[in-house]
Amino acid sequence: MKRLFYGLLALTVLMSSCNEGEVESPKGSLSFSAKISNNANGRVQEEEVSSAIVTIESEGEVVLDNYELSMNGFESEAVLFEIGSYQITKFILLNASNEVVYATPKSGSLLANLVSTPLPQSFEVSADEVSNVELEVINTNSVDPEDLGYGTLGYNIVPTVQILVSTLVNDGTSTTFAQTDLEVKVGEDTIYSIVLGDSINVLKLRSDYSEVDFSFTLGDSLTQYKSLTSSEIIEYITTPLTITFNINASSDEGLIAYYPFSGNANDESGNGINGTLGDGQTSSLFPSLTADRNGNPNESYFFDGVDDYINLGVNGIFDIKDYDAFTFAFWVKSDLGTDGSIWSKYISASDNRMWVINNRPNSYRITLCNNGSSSLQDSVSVVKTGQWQHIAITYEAGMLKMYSNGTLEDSKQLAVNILENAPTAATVIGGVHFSNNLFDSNFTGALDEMYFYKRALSAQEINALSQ
Ligand SMILES: [Ca+2]
Ligand SMILES: [Ca+2]
Repeated sequence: MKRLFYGLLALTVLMSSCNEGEVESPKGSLSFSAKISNNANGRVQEEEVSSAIVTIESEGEVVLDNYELSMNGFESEAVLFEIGSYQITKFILLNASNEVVYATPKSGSLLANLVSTPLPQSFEVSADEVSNVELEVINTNSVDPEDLGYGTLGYNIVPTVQILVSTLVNDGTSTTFAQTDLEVKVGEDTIYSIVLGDSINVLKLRSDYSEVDFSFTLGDSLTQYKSLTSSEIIEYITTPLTITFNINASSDEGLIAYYPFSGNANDESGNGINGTLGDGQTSSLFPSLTADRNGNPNESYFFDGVDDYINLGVNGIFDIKDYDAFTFAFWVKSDLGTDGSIWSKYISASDNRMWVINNRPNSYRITLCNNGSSSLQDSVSVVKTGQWQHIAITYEAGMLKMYSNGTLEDSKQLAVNILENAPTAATVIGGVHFSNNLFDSNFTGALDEMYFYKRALSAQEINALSQ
């Protein structure tokens, strides 16, 4: 179960002029305060306290692991939690030099009897309430950590690093902050399972992790992953780690087919033109799911360049001559940079009608033919072998435009009669359907986020798709 936690609110408020969340789970504000145990070795001298290290669990799962809270005197900063039941299993107080000066002993330890409630201590967070959890602490001067139940490791202070994190949603016309679920893992261990506010959030991490894995989930199903090494993490101390979700909600007008390749070759446009892997039976003809440009697993298809393809069927909906305008857009990572067909509807040989988008040794190219009598080819951009590249091609009023990575690279006026339909050919991703069920000209590399519209997207829309 996810638990809500919001980082440093002061900074959040300072920087969140962009957007307000619409729906938020009920939550409560919580702070921790320390009270020096009356039994604590007769000491009365107060040590100066600068921060607290806490570990908090809910339903047996850690929701905050060794989290550092700043202290104002003996009271911590307030944090927001989802309502529910929690246990605090670690509470130690540090001075400005990061030395342990107070701690709450753990149940069963030698010094547990010095406080009335040793750890773990349970507490509830109620909706819209400000709660305070008071913990009795004892001065740790000349106390063995073992006697408090911590052991040397749990007691050692590891340096923390504070980074900025935000998530954005781009709907094709504007970009706003979004609230997302964030899970932070180190190896197999989840160290946070929290909600990021729709603003710039502050996240504290131990700085001795060699690699940290972040997964951001927007709504129910859109997830993006990011892995950072310790040297990469420190790049986000002042510049936020920003994850952008492109939802293109406003771009659905005129959408004919959309293949996000989220684990399958289904059409998510609403038109139901689902792709079939190869011939639907022979697994050697199937492209394989692989990671997308953001490292999300099983989110794009890899084509082996030998015989893999996706068949969209013989469907007149891909006959471009029937439309006043159209757009093809997709992400491509060419492994070889040699000729291979990315997307096509093509009748070959004597009946040379086609549209074919392919990668050439030095460019991505669209070819349009009319019975072989006239043809037009237009190319964009050097193929960046082994790199994801966003390609878009629009046509409107005889003007063909080609974009690479969101930037217009070329435009060309075509003769209107150059467009011709290829009614008996299957539309193919990753190859070409020649006659007699021969699928050939196979592409080598990965493809993702493939769109076909019956209108020319604007440069701004293309740019949004390329983010
Ligand atoms: Ca194959
Ligand atoms: Ca995808």
